[in-house]
Amino acid sequence: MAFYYQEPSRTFSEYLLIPNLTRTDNIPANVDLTVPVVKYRTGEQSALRMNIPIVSAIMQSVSDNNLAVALARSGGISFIHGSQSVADQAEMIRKVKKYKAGFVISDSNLTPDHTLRDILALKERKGHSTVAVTEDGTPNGKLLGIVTSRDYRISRDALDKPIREFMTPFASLVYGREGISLSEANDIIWDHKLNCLPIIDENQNLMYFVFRKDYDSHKENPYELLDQHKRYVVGAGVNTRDFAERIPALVEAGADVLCIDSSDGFSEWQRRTIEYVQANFKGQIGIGAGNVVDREGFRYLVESGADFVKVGIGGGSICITREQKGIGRGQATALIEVAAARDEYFQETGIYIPICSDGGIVHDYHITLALAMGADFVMMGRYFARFDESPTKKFKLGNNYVKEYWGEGSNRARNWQRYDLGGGQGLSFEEGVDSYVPYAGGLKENLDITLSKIKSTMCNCGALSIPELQRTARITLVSSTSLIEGGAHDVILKDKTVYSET
Ligand code: RVP
Repeated sequence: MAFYYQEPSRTFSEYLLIPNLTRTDNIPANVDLTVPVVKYRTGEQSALRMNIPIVSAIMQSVSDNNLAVALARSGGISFIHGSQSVADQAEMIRKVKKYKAGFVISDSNLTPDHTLRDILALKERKGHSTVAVTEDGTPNGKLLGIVTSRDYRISRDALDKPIREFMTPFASLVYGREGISLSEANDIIWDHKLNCLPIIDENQNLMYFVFRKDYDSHKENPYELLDQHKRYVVGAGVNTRDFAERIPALVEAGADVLCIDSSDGFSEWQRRTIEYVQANFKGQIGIGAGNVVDREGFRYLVESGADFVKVGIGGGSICITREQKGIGRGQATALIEVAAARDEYFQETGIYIPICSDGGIVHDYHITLALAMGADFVMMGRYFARFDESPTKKFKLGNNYVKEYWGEGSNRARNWQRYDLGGGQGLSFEEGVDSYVPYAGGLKENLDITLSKIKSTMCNCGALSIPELQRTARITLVSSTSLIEGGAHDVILKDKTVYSET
């Protein structure tokens, strides 16, 4: 006879936190949001920690090198998606590791033979007013000059005027040499009243630009997550098929942590992949595994050697696994059970396994609830897809801007490895959808608001750190009628009202 769970499985929206005593030292500035990413023994520190409890989803429409830099700057980790060739994924990792805060690889480049028309078209496309003029028009070609909007007058200059006739030539440029520090570059920028400083190597090849505004923004990121060589920390998604080829390339490129990306992680395929990493890269790089939704799945992955475990099946905003296959579990219930299994394992062995709640975060308070329920960090896709830094296109839909967001199990992503159960190489049916999400602006401004809500709730709960929140949180189920009470109710909302004054 089948086993029946007596309780229904539940989602985050069915729970609320009850405040504990707020002490006078419970102020947001005192809240510590750091968390462990990989397992550790009692008395030791995790080999990898984050400054905020948030990672971005292993998805084509979410985690590329651009988002990874933005998130590491704010204290979290992106897992660069693996539904691309090994070489392309390794190249994205390399770009993050090579990225130097404040040193930007030039995005707008032309040759001296291009024309003013080309400058204007490029400016329209990229939105930048500084164009590097290099011998071959590439970002790292020999630097011959720079064009900014001060170098031409659209009303006077002919559109076919060649760039060589109006650029500021190399001989008149102020530049820095490779190896210069950010504060030295900034001093030059201020001394010469520049907006940007090109940095060149010994052969006059352009390496980077340092922009005045970037230096300021660098100072505004107290949480930035750096490795011991002061490079941004980045993760990578891997699959249970080509791991022996992919993982060495990712490690070589500088990835700091790996995570197996699968919709159902309770499988022998995962054990093989974890064992491969433990046999070949132990002590060099950690690997997370998942996704699971119960104690058995958790124990299996941990006993296979997983460094952290990811929880959740079917809760993702773009995910239709539950509808298509009838498998999954309410995210809150799954997390509560796995967190209990983690605590039990810790009691038994003295080894703490961080857990990640993946998918289904709709409101910021869901993050705090997930942490209170025992998650060390959350993984989000939809949340990040809305930002400028995500890799997808921005559109105007009606009167609103939206960005594209599609699931890894959709026809568009065709990430068959994520759903593969050892059959043919292909998706026989979809487990995800292709969608739009409302465009929300830049990552930092949104994340700062989210983090301040988390800290504020933690203060209400009398907790100054995530372990303290997990130890002391009191959580209640809410009835469906009290859900209505939780939103604005029994009032006429002003911004929804169309009225005429008479
Ligand atoms: P969300 O943050 O709710 O958008 O969920 C993101 C998560 O959804 C991912 O981290 C992944 O676990 C899951 N996902 C990604 N693609 C699909 C799918 O196509 N079904 N699901």
